[in-house]
Amino acid sequence: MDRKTETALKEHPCYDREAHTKFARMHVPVAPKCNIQCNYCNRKYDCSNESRPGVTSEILSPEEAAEKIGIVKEKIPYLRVIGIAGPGDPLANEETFRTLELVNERFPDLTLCVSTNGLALPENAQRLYDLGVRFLTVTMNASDPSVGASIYGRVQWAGELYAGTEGAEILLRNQLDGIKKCVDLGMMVKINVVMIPGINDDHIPELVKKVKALGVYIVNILPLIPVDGTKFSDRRAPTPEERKKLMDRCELDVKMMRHCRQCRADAVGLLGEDRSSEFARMGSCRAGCGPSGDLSGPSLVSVDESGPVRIAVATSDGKNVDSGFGNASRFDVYEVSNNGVKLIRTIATDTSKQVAGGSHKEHIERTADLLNDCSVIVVKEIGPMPSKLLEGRGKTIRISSGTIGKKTFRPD
Ligand code: CLF
Ligand code: SF4
Repeated sequence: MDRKTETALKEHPCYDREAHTKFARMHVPVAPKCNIQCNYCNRKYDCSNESRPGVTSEILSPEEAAEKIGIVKEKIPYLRVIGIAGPGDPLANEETFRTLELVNERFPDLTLCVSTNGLALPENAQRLYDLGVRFLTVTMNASDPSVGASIYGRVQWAGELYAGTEGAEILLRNQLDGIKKCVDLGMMVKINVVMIPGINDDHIPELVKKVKALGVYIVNILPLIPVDGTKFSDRRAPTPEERKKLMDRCELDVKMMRHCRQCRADAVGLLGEDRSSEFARMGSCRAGCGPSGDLSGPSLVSVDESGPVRIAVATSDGKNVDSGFGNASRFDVYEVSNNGVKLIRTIATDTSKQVAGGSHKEHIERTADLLNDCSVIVVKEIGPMPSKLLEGRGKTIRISSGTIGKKTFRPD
């Protein structure tokens, strides 16, 4: 590892746990297209490779991305890493390379980081290296094509579409080949694995051993977030205990990342402090998505001149208010304005710290940080400590349950 990469490693919030409270990363959403279909991904949402499935507020051109980096850098002097993580697959979009070129030219002091599904990695490894990329993530959910066949719907390779084991085989071959090339070039490679109970959970230790042998630096096991409109919408997420047990087991073989925030494709700031809305051109959400039920149309809440209201809803499935504040694995954030209700992002909480005592308080504080741009929090239940904390931050807490619909967003 050269001296520059060594310093960058110490200041990379995802690769170094200590760094994540001191240094910020910024994702530039320049890559909307994808070359595969994961069964947990809905195209209306960000790529789950590297970002939890919430919509990105905007797609930027490479020039716009460079301009935005300049603005963010002024305001966040502890910004160190520029990541390209979707909302599709970065290597399926030529804009990724142009963006890397521009960032390299204009901000040579910033570290470049790319996250990919790995399909197009073999032919792009050298190109990424030459453009200055030293940190690369590959999302790899299977090291056996028969497992991969249950996870990937289709793979688009060399102008053809492949499905089932055949598609999974091509993807796996390219992932392994690409990882090896990147490691040999001297890049710090991270593997993200989405843990899908009943599909790949038993298989993950074997996968970890395989990538360790290739020389990867760190592995990050993310929980599946079941998303509406996908093949896996009815599957369950792993429990925090199941995930912790798996991470403990895999840690015997390789360094584990345990502080991932499954951030969005346009995330900005420290990992625990998403400031994307501060820098987004709001109102250009391309997804136009929302929960089931009729939520479009005129005003559902009183919205004053200060503009739209953001409401966070504790939900495990995106359809019902069914979680307490402290144990929610997910919050859906809606923007409510006179034009209607729009789902703008989904936040996965770090449920690995939901235990009693100090860690629980820490978990509550971190969850509250994630919702800092929301003025109303809708939950099924909430304890006195989180209530006090949220009220102290000026939030309105609304207790509700059942289907997410008009009543969820109406003022009391
Ligand atoms: Fe972004 Fe990913 Fe680079 Fe980090 S995120 S491209 S390695 S700069 Fe980090 Fe976010 Fe987890 Fe990714 S917390 S989702 S691991
Ligand atoms: Fe979705 Fe990312 Fe998978 Fe592509 S690689 S299908 S964008 S999760």
